[in-house]
Formats: sequence, C-alpha cells, structure tokens
Amino acid sequence: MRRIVIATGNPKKVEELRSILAEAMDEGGPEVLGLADLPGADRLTEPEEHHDERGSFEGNARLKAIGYAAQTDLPCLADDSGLEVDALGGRPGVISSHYSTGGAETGLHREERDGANNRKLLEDLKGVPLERRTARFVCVMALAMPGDPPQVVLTSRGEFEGRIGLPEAEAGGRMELVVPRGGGGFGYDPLLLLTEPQAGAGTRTSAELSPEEKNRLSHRGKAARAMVERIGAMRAER
Ligand code: ITT
Repeated sequence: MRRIVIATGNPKKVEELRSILAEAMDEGGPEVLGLADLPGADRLTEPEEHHDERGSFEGNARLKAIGYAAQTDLPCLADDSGLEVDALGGRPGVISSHYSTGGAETGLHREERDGANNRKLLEDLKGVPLERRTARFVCVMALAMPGDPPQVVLTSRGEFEGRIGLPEAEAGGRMELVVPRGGGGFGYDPLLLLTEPQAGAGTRTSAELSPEEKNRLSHRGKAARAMVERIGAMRAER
C-alpha cells in the first residue's frame, strides 16, 4: 500500500486526519492523499449514506470507503462520526450532519448546517440539567482496498466524552458552563464540554482545544491511531 486516500468530503476532517496520520505513521508509510488531490476529483460522486434508522456509524463508514475505493482504484480510509447525547436516546447519532432537518438534505453550506444543528440541539435539551447532558463524539473508520469488488479489510472506533453545556439563559451565571464557545474545530465542537481527565475539568469545549490537542485526545485521533496499528499488524503478517 503506497498511497492511501482520506475518503471524505469534509475539509476539516481531511485536515485533522492528515496530521494525525502523519504523526502516527512511520517514515516510509503510505503517502496520504485527500480526494481533492486526485486527478478527476470533480467527477467523483459522494456515496450515499443512511441518515436514518437503517444507518450505523460502521455501516456508513463502510459505504463511503467502498464507494470511493471503487471510483479511485486506491485504498480508501473513510470515517463516519457524530454526536450521541444520552438524554436524547443517542441522537443525533448517524444524522449528526443533518440533525436540524431530521436527516434530510438541506442544500446548505457546512457552516450554516452546523449552526442550525447546534441551535436545534440546545433547543431539544432545554430544561435538561447539566448532570443529564452527558454526550460523546464517536468515530468509526473503515479501510477499503480496491478490487472487484472492493472490500473493507479493517475497521476501528474511538470515542470522546463530555457534556453538552448550557445556553446563557439556563446557566444561572455559571459562565464557565455557557456554550457555544470556542473558534476551533467544526460541527458540535463549540457545545461539548470535555470531561476526560486529559481534556480539562469539564469546563473547556472541544472548540477550545488547539488542533494538536484535539488530534491527540479526540474520537478521530483514537480511531485513526488504532487503524494505523492495525495496518502495521496487517503488513507484518504478509
Ligand atoms: P463525509 O460524510 O464526507 O465524511 P460529513 O461531515 O458529512 O463528511 P459525517 O457523515 O461523518 O461526515 O457526519 C459527521 C457529523 O458529525 C459532522 O457534520 C458534525 O456535525 C459531527 N461531528 C463529527 N466529528 C466531529 C468533531 O470532531 N467535532 C464536532 N462535530 C463532529
């Protein structure tokens, strides 16, 4: 495997994965490409995911990895990720990217979609106290090898725990718990107050981490490093 493609249309994921993989892989590891680096990138079509009860993170990651491996004829690494909120029975889950519309396509730009999703999440959690706002980011990765047909050869998973912070009107003056906050990352990052010991004392949001810290601690960092280990083990077996 001399080259590997990060199979996502989300430029923020490409940025995060490029640097996580660069750090985790030995020198002499495969060259990491984004879809945009490929000749004919504009002719690639986005594999259709299941943003409803048929979907799972693993199922969607497999669909994306296989869909892009078939089109590019290269090993493809896809990630399906999202936010699970306990008080909402695990939602938004697989509809995280289209939560504001219940999973339906919006035609909106990513940033506008993120804003609408974040507003809906805070609205849906109105009146829920902090101790019941537990949540986590989940990332499942799938590596597909090209072929006839292309096949998923490895998967991995990572999680990043926290709680959804409070809007100012519900925080009773506890400003350290007020969200949205922070300018880094993407998606729901400004809403998740991180509770894992290395990430702070439950008052920092994921959008307040530096890119390096987020990559070191996040669901995506954990899943990607587990994947690199599995790729190493697979190569050693051959
Ligand atoms: P691709 O399908 O092309 O990979 P996408 O952004 O649509 O790009 P997903 O289907 O995996 O990706 O949806 C992920 C959504 O979950 C994303 O839009 C965010 O709302 C949320 N999410 C995932 N990882 C996140 C992170 O690190 N920080 C904040 N939100 C995240």
